[in-house]
Amino acid sequence: MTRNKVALIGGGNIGGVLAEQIAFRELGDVVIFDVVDGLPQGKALDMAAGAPLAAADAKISGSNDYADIAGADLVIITAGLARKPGMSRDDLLSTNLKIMTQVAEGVREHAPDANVIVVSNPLDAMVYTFKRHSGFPKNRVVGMAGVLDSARLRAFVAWELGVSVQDVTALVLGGHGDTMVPLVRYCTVAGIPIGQLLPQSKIDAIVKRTQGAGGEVVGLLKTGSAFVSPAFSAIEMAESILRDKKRVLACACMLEGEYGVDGLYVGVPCILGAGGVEKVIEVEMNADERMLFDASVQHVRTLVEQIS
Ligand code: TXD
Repeated sequence: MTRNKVALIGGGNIGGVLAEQIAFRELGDVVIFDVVDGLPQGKALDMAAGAPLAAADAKISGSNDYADIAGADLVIITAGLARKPGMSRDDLLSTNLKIMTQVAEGVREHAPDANVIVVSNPLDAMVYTFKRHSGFPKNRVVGMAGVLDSARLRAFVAWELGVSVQDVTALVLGGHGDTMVPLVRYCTVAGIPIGQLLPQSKIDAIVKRTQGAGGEVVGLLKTGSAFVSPAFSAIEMAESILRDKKRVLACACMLEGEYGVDGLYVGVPCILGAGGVEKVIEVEMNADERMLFDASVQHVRTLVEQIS
């Protein structure tokens, strides 16, 4: 049985954690691609030399040549600039748009049959850009955002209640920005709705912290943005695709009529398997939730209109 081949486009902070986790969990052989000479090769050599300590036999290599991603089963894209303090994700748009267009051409040429997870920000515009320039079918192009935002909500709820993070489930939908929609009614601790466990004031504070969690890390780090939790979020999606696990995860999916949205990538629950986005799940929303969701969709639409 041959191992999957995973190509990482972008070998920076997130790309480095992705390479390590994918290789050391033996999810696949890893090729790190980056435009900086020596960066992917150096990171790959460091991790490969450490593999005996992780008892992992996956191959890890680095390259500045797209030809080396040939035949990848899965491509994870983190290429692009990260935020600095005071920057919004949308501020990255023009620079990362050019990068994502280049990346789409390279992936289309060398890994035309791959499933693709886009991570780069502004996420909703970047995954849309990759889809448009690659021409890949919508099921094979998905954006990572909701898994991260949901993980943050889960962590904040667990800390407040003093319970295991394992028992908290959450769904954060919509765009990956300040307008994201944590669906509190669907957040539970072992199936118990958090509305039965926390006062509304606490829930409101947790929702607000979730929406600002990315910026909170940027403000503390000052030189970049969160990278471990985003990497682990992409790994959750990658594993479901590579092992055909049919996980139900909040991901940026191309909507064509679902949720009343047509032609945009928006964070919604979906089933992720070997076929990529195998099904978009439409959850019931009340009037308030629907209003927030529609506002978030409008923000995504405005962003995408800027690039169209
Ligand atoms: O939830 C989410 N989706 C977000 C995504 C969570 C956190 C970070 N988010 C975004 O991911 C962030 O705003 C950035 O747009 C990407 C990557 O973040 P990372 O922290 O990994 O940024 P780095 O460390 O700067 O790495 C980016 C790498 C760097 O090594 C560059 O040399 C490389 O991208 N790069 C390129 N690679 C390939 N091709 C091109 N053209 C290119 N340009 C830069």
